Amino acid sequence: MRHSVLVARAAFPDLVDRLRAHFDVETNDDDRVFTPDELSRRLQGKQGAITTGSERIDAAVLDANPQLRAVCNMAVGYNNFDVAACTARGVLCTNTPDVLTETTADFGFALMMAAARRLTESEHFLRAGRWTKWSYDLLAGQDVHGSTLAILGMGRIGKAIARRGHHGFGMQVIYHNRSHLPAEEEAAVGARWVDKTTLLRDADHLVIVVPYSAESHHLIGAAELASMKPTATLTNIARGGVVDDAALAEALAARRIAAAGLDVFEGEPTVHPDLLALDNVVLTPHIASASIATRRAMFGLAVDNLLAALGCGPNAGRPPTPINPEVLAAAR
Ligand code: 8YV
Repeated sequence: MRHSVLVARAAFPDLVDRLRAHFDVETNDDDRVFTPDELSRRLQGKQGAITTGSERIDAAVLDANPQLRAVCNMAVGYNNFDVAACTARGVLCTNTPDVLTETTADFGFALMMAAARRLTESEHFLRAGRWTKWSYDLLAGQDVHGSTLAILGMGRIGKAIARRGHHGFGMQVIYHNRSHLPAEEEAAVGARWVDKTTLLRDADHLVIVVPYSAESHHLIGAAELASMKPTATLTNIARGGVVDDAALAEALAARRIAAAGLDVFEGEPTVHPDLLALDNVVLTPHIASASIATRRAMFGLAVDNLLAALGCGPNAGRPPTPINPEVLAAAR
């Protein structure tokens, strides 16, 4: 039987054609973000889907679509999936790790540097015609080289950021994570595990890369921000909700920390209005993985996963990056 699949958001047409060779494919060329009801309707009769972080796959969607076999996220994060609900119904979930690690780490580093060195604030100042003379402290910020890089979460992207800081910028790297890295991995990126209190206290530049979950909700709030140095910066490339954005806006306004760089927001694409009003925060629209090559690699991996999950292509039955592989084992 020829399967039907949904590509929930607009994507690279030549890579979508790889799906068309095997499946009936419904696309969303207008690139609208579906409401949950519309997503459920679009999934009717589909065995598989490629989703992004904007499409929530939960029990309601699954129960309305008992024919669904696989949901393949074009993202490494998968907090838009209720994985337990999928597993209970035998629906395979996949994500796109590895292919975006270096690109995302590049961007995290850029955002940290932009916040520390007041990059966007400086550009706004210049464009507004306010640059009339040199001054000794004109837009002076915080140094990055030689400072303490504090990483919250130490997965693939955390390690790639640590490597940049240690080898490229001579930074002392400390990290906090549920698990410790093996000693040789710590040595390779010059990183030392510390508890969360020490991490916040000693950070010159805090970079947040923990996945979002109920446990990581508001991991950084008013109390945590108050424990940081007034010269510190905070960069969030993980997920909105890990940081309490209202508390962060307050801390930035009161200069309890020096600056922040944010690529992700609570309730995005809406951004907390208090953040929008501040000079000392660099704001970007969730683009840390957005190089053309990496976005192609992410979509290509999602395609590989979907083909394999539905029994097609060279990896038939063996999707490269499953989140709940127990579904595959149970199907064998
Ligand atoms: C995605 C991301 O672009 O991979 C992730 O987890 O946050 C981004 O790279 C975004 O989630 C859209 O799927």
